Amino acid sequence: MILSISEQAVNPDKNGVLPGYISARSAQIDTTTPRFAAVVDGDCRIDECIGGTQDANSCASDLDCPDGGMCAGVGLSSSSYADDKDGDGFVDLTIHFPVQGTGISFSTTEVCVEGAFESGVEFGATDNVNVK
Ligand SMILES: [Ca+2]
Repeated sequence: MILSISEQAVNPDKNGVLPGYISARSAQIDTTTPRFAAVVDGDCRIDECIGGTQDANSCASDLDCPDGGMCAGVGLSSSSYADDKDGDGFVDLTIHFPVQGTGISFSTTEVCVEGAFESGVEFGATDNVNVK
């Protein structure tokens, strides 16, 4: 599983979409499943609160996060699409996902994805992100 995020600089204070791609060499990706979040202290923070007074609670929405925390984790934007970028017979995803909602901050250096293959087997991957 390869996650490759664009090296273009991203500003977490502005609405924006981060492009990249996901490639799998031995299984078809279930294209409805990938979700993205910031990596904080080495942990992929999908469905966890970031900021506020209590980091790392599990959450379903920002309302579950105390004192201004946010519930990190976003799905693909509708501009994402599946294709076999490397021609190996397995679907790759050209991805776009909204920066806001991931929990990316000016101290973030890494982003993670979690999702599943069509077999139901789950995958995860990380890549560096250029925050400025
Ligand atoms: Ca492929």
